Amino acid sequence: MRSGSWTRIVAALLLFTGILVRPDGARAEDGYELWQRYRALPAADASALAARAGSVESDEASNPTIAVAVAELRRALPTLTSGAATGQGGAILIGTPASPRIAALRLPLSRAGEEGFLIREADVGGRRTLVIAGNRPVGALYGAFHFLRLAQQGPLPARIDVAEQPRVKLRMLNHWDNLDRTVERGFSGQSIWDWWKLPNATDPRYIDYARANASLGINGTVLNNVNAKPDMMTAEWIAKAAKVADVLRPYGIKVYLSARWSTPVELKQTATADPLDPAVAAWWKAKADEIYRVIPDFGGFLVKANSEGQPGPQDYKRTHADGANMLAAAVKPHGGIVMWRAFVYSEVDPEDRGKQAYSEFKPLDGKFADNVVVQVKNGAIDFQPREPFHPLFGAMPKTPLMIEVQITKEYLGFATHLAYLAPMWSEVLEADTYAKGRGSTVAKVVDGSLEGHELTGMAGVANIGSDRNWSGSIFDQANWYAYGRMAWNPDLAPATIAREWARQTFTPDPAFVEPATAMMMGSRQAVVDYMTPLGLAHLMATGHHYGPGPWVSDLARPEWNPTYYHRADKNGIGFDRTKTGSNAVAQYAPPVARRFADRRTVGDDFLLWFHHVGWDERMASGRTLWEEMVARYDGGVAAVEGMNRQWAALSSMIDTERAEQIASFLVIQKEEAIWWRDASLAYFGSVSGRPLPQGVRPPAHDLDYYKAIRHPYAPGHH
Ligand code: GCW
Repeated sequence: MRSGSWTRIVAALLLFTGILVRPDGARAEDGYELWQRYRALPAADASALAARAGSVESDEASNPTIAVAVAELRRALPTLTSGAATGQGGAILIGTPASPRIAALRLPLSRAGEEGFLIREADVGGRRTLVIAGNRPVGALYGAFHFLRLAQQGPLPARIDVAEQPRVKLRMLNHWDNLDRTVERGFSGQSIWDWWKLPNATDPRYIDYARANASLGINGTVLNNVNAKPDMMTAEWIAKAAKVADVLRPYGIKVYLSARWSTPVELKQTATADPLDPAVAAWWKAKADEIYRVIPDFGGFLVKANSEGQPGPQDYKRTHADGANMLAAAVKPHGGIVMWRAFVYSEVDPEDRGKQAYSEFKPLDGKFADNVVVQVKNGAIDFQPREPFHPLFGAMPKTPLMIEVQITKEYLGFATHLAYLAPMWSEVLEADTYAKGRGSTVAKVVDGSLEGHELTGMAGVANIGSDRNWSGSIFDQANWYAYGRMAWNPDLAPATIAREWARQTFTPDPAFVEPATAMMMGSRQAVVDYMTPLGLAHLMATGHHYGPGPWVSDLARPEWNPTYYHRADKNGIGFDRTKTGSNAVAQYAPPVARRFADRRTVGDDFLLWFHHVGWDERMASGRTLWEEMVARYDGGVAAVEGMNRQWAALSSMIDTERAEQIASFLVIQKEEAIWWRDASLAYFGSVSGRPLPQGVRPPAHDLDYYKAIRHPYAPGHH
């Protein structure tokens, strides 16, 4: 047994017998409270907070959004300040200019915009008061959560003067939740939407879901899977969605629905789903009217069309724009929008899958209605551990593009692998498209500033489920958190977000927070190295995407096979996307295309994404490609071993319950990292014919052993 386990067992015994009081007050924790634990602050911080924010006042408590903001502050402050030595001195005043006391302050609320807030201290009726104000109630709510974020992290700054507003308008979660409560690519239990009991019964969890999301500024949620069922559009199911919308409304969260293109035909109410057929347009218009009657602030539709077998306008020889615009017209009178996904690749098109979305969508630039936003995945293939930014970013200047990222880790080890995703998202957001010269980052496309678009958005495929800890693991909560924070401000640094999450989720103690942050920051690169190093992609096993399957080559469609992506043979490996290959590089602006096309400038991270490279060619490190690949796989495993050691050293600083779960998941991750490394090296070694370098540990088993592994019951697969 490792010494870390002994330490924890001894600590648990001491805790049980009351000998040791943990810093958190010895309360067992199961992760349900997420980053909203509101535990007692150290006495000095508690006293200081109580002196400035001991009580909460508002002149607008009849407003439901202000009411939940007040309730949240009143829930948090007493426990945060429970260890305070001094009395409850100062007051918080929260609200909007509708409050006479706030209006009288003449705050510079233009800095808060439509959804933002100001937090500052002011003299209210002769009393020093901490004012949290927004132009609208939702801004005040976000201000309350921001204040609690600060208060939970340690001593408040001596002077508080904060003004923030979101950079992105639609800050969305996409649930891939099915009506039978299974979740596509969900690794944290069932759907949190208990459809069967709705609309008559709701679950208190919906409120906690809303609190957690509102604390990040998330303002929209698509309740059902993009692989949608027609039933969602029936009165019975709309009533269920309406009930969820009622619960989420005070928290500033709008409900949206995924629409299946062929719904009216499948419900036998139209003869066709041709978007240019007036009967089809009339059906959707009536359907939108029906939805808005029960969900007056309904957000609109999300559509996956003509992709992976889903129906769409192309079935009628119409374009994506024809389809999107027809639906957009239906919701337009109500202020709704359509999010039309660009994740398309055809079942018959032999073109490089990585090129197809651009080929289909780029010619449609300027053809979409003004309440349509095209939703583009971060990369051109599919949520791989690392992909270059999608070439559509910067290529459709006349069309608002929102970015879609995947919070649930379909391709990064499900819920058990620790992989903090903010560095991956920020790598893409910071990437320069050169669409309008240097500095045309993806973030500027997404926040609309590059082309002056008003309709802007980010979508995150949720990792939320019915598990007590919501996300399947404690560290996966950080991905939900980071997504929300980055949707509010795409420029926030991943390490900053990791620190603030760790302080609230565990403890503000820097002795814990700093090493935990370092561990998180390195974790995604570890996954890249033990799964798909050097720009490789899509090497996962078939269907469920759990574990390695780089040898798979017998699936019906070429682009379903890992061999399609790595193209390894005895001479080399990698997908040539330069002029001599698929020329996907040409979809990028010339400076980017040149950098990716040149072996000397592409860099190791995307080398095999864009180039087919000989096994014996020299890398920047001086190693041959084969040696480098071996070193990367070994490095990935070593990094996970390092995380296990690091966690053993840190875990005694937090509660046993969460510490134990994290430790056990890290053991799973280590075993699976070794599995990935061994299986991949066994396979690529057999293809390349190259021996392992001296001193390198051979795979534990032969290739046939790894090929024979089956996992028919892996979660999240449909
Ligand atoms: O990542 C892939 C998944 C599918 C998913 C699809 C999509 C919802 O394997 O499960 O379907 O992408 O994004 O539409």
